Amino acid sequence: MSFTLPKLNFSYDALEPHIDARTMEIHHSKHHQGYTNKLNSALESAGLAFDSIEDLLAKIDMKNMALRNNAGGFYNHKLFWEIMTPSSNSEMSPELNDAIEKSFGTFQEFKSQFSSAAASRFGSGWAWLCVKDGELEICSSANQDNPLMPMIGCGGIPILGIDVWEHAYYLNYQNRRPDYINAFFEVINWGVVSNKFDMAK
Ligand code: MN3
Repeated sequence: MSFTLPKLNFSYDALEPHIDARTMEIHHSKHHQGYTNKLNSALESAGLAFDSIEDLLAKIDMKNMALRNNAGGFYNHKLFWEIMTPSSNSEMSPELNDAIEKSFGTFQEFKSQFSSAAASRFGSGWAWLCVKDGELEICSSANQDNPLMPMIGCGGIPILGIDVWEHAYYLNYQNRRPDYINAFFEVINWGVVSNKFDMAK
């Protein structure tokens, strides 16, 4: 099977003023579409087929850079669109709230550690909140790598991720990555993150 670009659950301008419409449109219709197309080409070149992107990532040959970059790009952006929402009444489940307090003490401390992982990732990459052996863990990865890939030093099942490639924020925030990270916290879909936590723990 080949992979197709996932649709957004909201319009390109729905996350304004936190994430601007132009950035969303280019990010989804150009960047994510590009990763999707190149993922399908890389699979075809390698003579490979998978039932799901998760299965592909678990079995990926990390030396196949075309596959690694584009399978990562496909999965990472798919998750990214799912965990954002324009709705201000997205609520975290009591279970996820408890797990965050157990692992980090307070929500503010979690936010601080997650933001720091996102801000300090040098160059392009992602920061993640993962479930590993039932526990929450924050980590970051370079380029389009992600925690489902083997041996990247950042493991577990991702339930929240932030794209810190410049294409994710430069039009609106230029070099102010910390401002973009703060804005991202205004559009997190905690209901979806809570469901992902439920399934992963
Ligand atoms: Mn991106």
